[in-house]
Amino acid sequence: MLIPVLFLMTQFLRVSRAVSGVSFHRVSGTPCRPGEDTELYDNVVSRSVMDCSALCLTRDACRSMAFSATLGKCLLYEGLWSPDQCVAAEGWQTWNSDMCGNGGHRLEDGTCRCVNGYLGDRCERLMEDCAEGKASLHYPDIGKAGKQQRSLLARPRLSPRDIPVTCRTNGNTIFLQKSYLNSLGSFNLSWENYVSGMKVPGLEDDLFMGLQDLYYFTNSKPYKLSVRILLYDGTKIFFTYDNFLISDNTTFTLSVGNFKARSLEGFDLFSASNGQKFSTKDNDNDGNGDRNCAAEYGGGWWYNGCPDYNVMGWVVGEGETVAGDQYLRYGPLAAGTMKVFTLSLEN
Ligand SMILES: [Ca+2]
Repeated sequence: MLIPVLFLMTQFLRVSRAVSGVSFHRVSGTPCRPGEDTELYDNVVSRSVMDCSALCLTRDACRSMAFSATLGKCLLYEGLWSPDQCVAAEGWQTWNSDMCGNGGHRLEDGTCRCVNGYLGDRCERLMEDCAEGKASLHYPDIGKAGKQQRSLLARPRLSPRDIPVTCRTNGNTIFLQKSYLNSLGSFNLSWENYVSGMKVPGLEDDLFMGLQDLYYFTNSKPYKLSVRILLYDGTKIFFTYDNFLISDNTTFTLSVGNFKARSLEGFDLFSASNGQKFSTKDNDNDGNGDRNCAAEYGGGWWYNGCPDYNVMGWVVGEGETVAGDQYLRYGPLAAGTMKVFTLSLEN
C-alpha cells in the first residue's frame, strides 16, 4: 500500500509546484471520473498528472482536469468539480485548479469571493436559492439597506438548468412582482409566457419567474409563500402560507398550508386558489364553467370561481374607482391604494 500512497503524494507535491503559482488539489470522493453533466473543454493524451496539469495551464479557460494513468487520458474542463459529481471508476483522478471559478476573485487570505450566485470554496456551484446565497457571505449586499433586490443565478436541486432569480434583502427569492403604476395590463399574457416566465418590457421591477421554474424550486425544498403588498401611503402588508407547493408541471396546481397574517390588514388571498390549476386567457382551467376568469380579469392566476379580488389584472390609477370585474381589486383594501405586489419563496 505504501508505494501507491507515496507515489500519489509525490505527484501531488509536484502538481502543487506547477507553473506560475497556480496549483491543483485533488477532489475528494475518489476514485472518480467525469459525470455526464460536466462540460468537456479538451481531451488530450497525457502520461502523468503533472503533464495533464501543465496542459491545463496552457489553456485560458481550463479550471479542472480528470486523469487516467491506465488509459493515458487527460480531460480538461472549464468548470470546477464538486465531490458529488464524481462517479466511482477505477483509475480516474479528478483535480481542481486553486483559482476561483465562475468569475469569482481571490482575496488576500486565499479564499474566493464568488459572484453571480456561485458558492463554495472555489465558487464551483450555484446557490440553491437566495437564502443560501445570503447565508454564504459572498453576497453581503443582499441584506443591506438601500439595495432592496439583486438579480443572480440559482440552481434548485431538481432543476436541469440555471435559473435567473431576484433576491430580496431578507433572503427571500422573488417569483412574482407587479407594480400598479400604469394601466397597461402588463400581465395579460399567454400560457406559454406564464410557463417560461417573463420580464415585462419597460417595467424594470415587474417580473414572473415562470411556472416551470417555480415547480423546480418548490419541489426541491420546503418553502413558505410570502406575500408583501406596498400601498401608496407607504403601509406594508405581510402574510405567509406554510407548505407552498406547485404539485405538477403540466397544470401547475397550487397548494398552500396555514395562513398567517403578519400585519393588521393581512387577508387570505389564496383561500379560493388552494388546489386549483393555473389559468391564463388562452388556457381556461378555472372552476367556473361559464366564464374565463383569466381573460375577463386580464391576468393569469390560480382561479377557482372569478374571485372578489384580482391582483393580476388591469390597473386603475391611484384613487380611481373600480369599474367592473375586469379591473384590479384587492379584497378588503380600497381600490387604487396598492403600489407593488410581491410574492416570494421564504425558507
Ligand atoms: Ca372557465
